[in-house]
Amino acid sequence: MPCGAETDMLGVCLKKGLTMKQNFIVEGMSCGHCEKAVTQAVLTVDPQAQVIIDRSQNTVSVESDQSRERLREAMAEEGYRVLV
Ligand SMILES: [Cu+2]
Repeated sequence: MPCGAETDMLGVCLKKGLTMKQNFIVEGMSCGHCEKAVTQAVLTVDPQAQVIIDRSQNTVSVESDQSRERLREAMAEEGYRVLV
């Protein structure tokens, strides 16, 4: 965990919420602008989030302490179909 704070025995960050890697399948990302829009949507919910998008696979990987539901809603609000 690159949080710079103390971690517990399992290496989990003890600073604020638990940061987890969450993977989503998002349909409708057809160009670089779409990737940017999805990334921005996630950053609006969590400015600290790390977002990795593979458009050819429709995958969005988000490292965030926000709930899965909250992240999913943010991306869906941009007009993309979040399958999982
Ligand atoms: Cu686009």
